[in-house]
Amino acid sequence: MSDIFTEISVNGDISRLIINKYNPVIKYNFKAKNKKIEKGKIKINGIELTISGKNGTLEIKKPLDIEEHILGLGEKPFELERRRTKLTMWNSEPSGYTVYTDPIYSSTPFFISVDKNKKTGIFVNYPGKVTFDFGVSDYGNTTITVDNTGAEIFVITKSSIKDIIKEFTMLTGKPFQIPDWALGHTISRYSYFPEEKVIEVLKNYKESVKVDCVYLDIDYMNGYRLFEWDKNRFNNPTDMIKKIHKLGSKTVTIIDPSIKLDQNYESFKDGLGNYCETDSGELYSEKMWPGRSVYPDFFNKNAREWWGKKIKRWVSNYDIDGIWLDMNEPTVFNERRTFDKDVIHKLDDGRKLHHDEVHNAYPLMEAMATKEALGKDSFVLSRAGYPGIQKYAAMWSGDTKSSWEDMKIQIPLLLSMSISGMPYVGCDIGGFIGRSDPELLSRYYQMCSLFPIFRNHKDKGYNDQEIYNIETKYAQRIKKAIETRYNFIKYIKSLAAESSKYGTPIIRPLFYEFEDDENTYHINDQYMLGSKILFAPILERGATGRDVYIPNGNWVDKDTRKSFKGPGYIHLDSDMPIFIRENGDKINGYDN
Ligand code: NBV
Repeated sequence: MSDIFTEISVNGDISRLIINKYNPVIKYNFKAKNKKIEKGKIKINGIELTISGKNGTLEIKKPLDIEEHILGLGEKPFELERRRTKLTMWNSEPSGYTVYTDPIYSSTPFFISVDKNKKTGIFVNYPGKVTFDFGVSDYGNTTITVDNTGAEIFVITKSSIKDIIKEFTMLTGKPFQIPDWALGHTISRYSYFPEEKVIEVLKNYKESVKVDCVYLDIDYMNGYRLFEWDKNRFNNPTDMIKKIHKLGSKTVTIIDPSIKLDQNYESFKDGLGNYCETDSGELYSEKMWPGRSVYPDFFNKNAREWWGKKIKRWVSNYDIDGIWLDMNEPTVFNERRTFDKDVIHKLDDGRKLHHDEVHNAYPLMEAMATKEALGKDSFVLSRAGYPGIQKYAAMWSGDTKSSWEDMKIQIPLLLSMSISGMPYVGCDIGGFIGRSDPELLSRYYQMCSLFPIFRNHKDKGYNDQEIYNIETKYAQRIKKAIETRYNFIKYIKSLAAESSKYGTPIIRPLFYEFEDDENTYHINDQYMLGSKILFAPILERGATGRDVYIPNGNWVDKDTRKSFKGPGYIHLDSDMPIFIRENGDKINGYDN
């Protein structure tokens, strides 16, 4: 135990622990003050941490109370409460996931502990593998295992959950300013092509609902070569995008990190020198969509600059409005599903680190290279991430399954991302993998209608999910859900603006607003939009109403104008139970 050195510095309500002289790969906004060195057990503002090391790993223990709430940790298909879970931080592509699959795409090694009015945020800044065991193998303790001999840990102590989240986002970076159109109803399919079909789909949609953007999936590419169109399918992309713009929508194209290893491919050739290498100095290549491919080393400034130029040229040549980053965990088609252990990253400060020491931050560096090249008003959507990703990209939750159970878990999954610094989140409406019957699809649309990212997306080989392909009864429900979205769009935009200033979540778990109400920690099937809207979507087949937990205060049913007083449960027969907090300030753009 005595071999562990911890350098502690305190700045206001944040304390930083540097264990064993670890030099962070990702550096955050923290000004170190009052440094002191400690060994073994550490006490910070009443928080006790016992740090030990064995076999090249670190173990950090923190007492776990039987009623302590553990919240946060980003994208996990679990309930909001993390107590009695063991969660791994290791960006992974699970080839589709279901309830309790862990890990999945992005990693956020940050949690909030709520214990007898004491609120603490703990952020373990190590972008390799970290596991959090909240009282599973050791009932009375939270045990954090870091796959390294050193790490940086931030401890945030504040009097409210809200303030901890705010502080965490200020530390890791303010969310970018998301363009308005990215918050509208958006459509996608793996894959819409050729170009005439893209226009036809859009036109058909627009006969009944608004569509702010169409996403183009990998089949637009020429043999999966980045920055090249498949000329048979997209003979005149400039004209197609002009038409899309004329129809009042935007275009986002998908980009993977894999560059086809092909001597006749211009982008491969001009990027040489910027790709990941192995520790014996060879070019690292592995299979992905284009076949054998190489991968930019986004940890390196020159590589980021090269990538930035490519992205910028791609977007400006065709007037593309946004970039969708996929497979960036990073995922490759080998046994490990990611880069080999001998892959080296050349950091800007001259260090060379093995992939496993930086793995989780690869998408962060890719998103940074992409967003910084595109500038202020641009839009990037990313599948994987690490704290700080909010400065560059919105997130969607990847390859969900089309089932009721998998739909429901998206609420706590996205809420947990929201309270972990990522405000712009959404999931594939309808579920990505599998067939969605019209009832499920329509309920999916409703559930997602107040999520920041609102995008219909579907895998190949399953049913069409476009509104014009759905029977009237359910199409009408979908239309209404989309209209409801647009009724609240000004409020959503104002919340996004607030978010980019203070890191506040747009959608919120009930405990965010009512942290003293113990019941709110158990509500996984409702969410709030800002502080004023409470939504309890219908999530069961055949249901025509549901039980709703009404938190403290007076709440007005949006449709019937009936008022309810909380806290307590009510049963409501309603197709889309939305409540407006009474006596609150006026909701921006919504007539209440
Ligand atoms: O690019 C194809 C898909 C995409 O549609 C999906 O949204 C991503 O999460 N992509 C995964 C590649 C894998 C498809 C099985």
